[in-house]
Amino acid sequence: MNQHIIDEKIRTLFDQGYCIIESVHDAAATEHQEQLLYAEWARRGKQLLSGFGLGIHPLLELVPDIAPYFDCPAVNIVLEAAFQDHPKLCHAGARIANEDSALNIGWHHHYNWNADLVYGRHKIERVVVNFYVKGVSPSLGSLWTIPRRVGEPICPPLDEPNQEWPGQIEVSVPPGSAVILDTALYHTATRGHAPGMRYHWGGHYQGWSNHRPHGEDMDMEHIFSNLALLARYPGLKRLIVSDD
Ligand SMILES: O=C(O)CCC(=O)C(=O)O
Ligand SMILES: [Fe+2]
Repeated sequence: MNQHIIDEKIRTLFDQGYCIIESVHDAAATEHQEQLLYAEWARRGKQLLSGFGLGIHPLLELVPDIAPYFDCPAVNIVLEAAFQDHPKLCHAGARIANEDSALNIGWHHHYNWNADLVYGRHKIERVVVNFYVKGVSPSLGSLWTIPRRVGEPICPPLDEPNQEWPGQIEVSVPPGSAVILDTALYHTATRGHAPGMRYHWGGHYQGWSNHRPHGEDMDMEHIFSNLALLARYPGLKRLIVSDD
């Protein structure tokens, strides 16, 4: 990814609260990701995917073979530019949904810290990255956002989390794409118009020099101690093990 594109992604992330990195994983990779997530659903008896669907946490313990896909240069280079620091992976999870899932999972954000301090800030301290295995679209189930600039207050336009919200933007991306969301961004996901499985997996990231704990932080010991895996995927290692 050239510097011009990185700059454009950062500008978009700061100006609207999210940006899209299209098609970072090819068909073979997304097929493998689907198999891995499907197998976890099957292991749990293919439970009905009602409500939120199936949340898989902690992902790296339950589905360790997905770990190498976090070694994603196109995403990690944008995160590095956004934080002006090496990104650290703090949380990993996945969600599987289908036609049985909620019409709207409910508007929420992942800021978790003192939201009053967001007003007037210049930096994004932490992001969520969602990798969409089959993409997102009205038929598969969309992602929705309320765009916001980096220093705007976190302010819900309505109190009802399961309603349509004024200003909502429908996000569609092709298979194997990543969406980087500021944790301060209100977002939700809706059920698709067509039957079928919808998969995403991903994580939370913050700069290594930002030691602020967050309610969704996870213990990465399981992956931290897998030295053979980290040696094989240096890009993954940089997300898990500090340079110091
Ligand atoms: O399914 C999506 O597109 C987003 C889900 C989400 O917001 C979450 O798991 O926190
Ligand atoms: Fe979310």
